[in-house]
Amino acid sequence: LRTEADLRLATDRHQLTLFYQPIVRLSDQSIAGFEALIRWQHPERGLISPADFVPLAEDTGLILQIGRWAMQEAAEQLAHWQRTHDSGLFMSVNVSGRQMLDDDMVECVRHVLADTGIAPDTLKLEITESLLMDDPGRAVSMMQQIRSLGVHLSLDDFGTGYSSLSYLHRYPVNSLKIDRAFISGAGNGDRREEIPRIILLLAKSLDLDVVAEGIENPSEVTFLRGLECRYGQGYYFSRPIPAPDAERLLALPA
Ligand code: G
Ligand code: G
Ligand code: MN
Ligand code: NA
Repeated sequence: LRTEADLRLATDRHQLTLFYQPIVRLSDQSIAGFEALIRWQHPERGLISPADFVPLAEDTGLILQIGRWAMQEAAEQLAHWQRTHDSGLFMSVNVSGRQMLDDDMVECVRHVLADTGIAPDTLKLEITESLLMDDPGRAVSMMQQIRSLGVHLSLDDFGTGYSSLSYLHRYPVNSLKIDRAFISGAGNGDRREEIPRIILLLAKSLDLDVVAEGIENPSEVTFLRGLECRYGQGYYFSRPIPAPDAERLLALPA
């Protein structure tokens, strides 16, 4: 199982699905948007995590087809929730390096925007620092083309990649997601808190928005609010959940 043929069948048989994890405003814990996270709903094996098939999808090139589907599906869902719940809601979609550097990427984003009618700045593409390593020139060019459509770019897992902080000002990104490794345990008063503190200072001086990932307890929330971190995401607020469950969260009174 989990060969290229399996994955092809999975896409043909519509076994791939998106879960949604809320991204909240830390000021009042209201839902500002969602991150779409792909899952393989296997008929016998149940839910398969992207960690177990995205690498294969990348190696085989199937990620291009899967990634296009995920972006379209997430944008359609967003358009629906903007109409029914909150017109300012945003959607973050993970984009792999291979997909970001593909010739058809910009056209694909343009098509998704035209097809769904969502405001471009309510779509955020999450990219990782490793993408920027392979072919930095092309990566920056692709990022600029996507930004020129009005779509936002977010640097995922920030702080864990190889790219040095000194290059950050050259990347046309709108926001940073602080990796959960730096959030875990923050608020206990030990030295590791200095990392999110410095990332938030840096983001402020570069005028970038920040999402803290992997928030699991209230002391992390208090700590991050104290640093004026705008957004948070993590099991403390909600796990990634199927669309109907996300819709129930959206319908709860503020
Ligand atoms: O949801 P989970 O934490 O198991 O996700 C594991 C990894 O899979 C994360 O690194 C996430 O960025 C990645 N991932 C989730 N959905 C997608 C997707 O649609 N496309 C790509 N390229 N990666 C995804
Ligand atoms: O690489 P990326 O940041 O896109 O991966 C997101 C992954 O983190 C998803 O697989 C998601 O399930 C997971 N995740 C989200 N919130 C938490 C959390 O609070 N704790 C932990 N351990 N994982 C989380
Ligand atoms: Mn992500
Ligand atoms: Na992330």
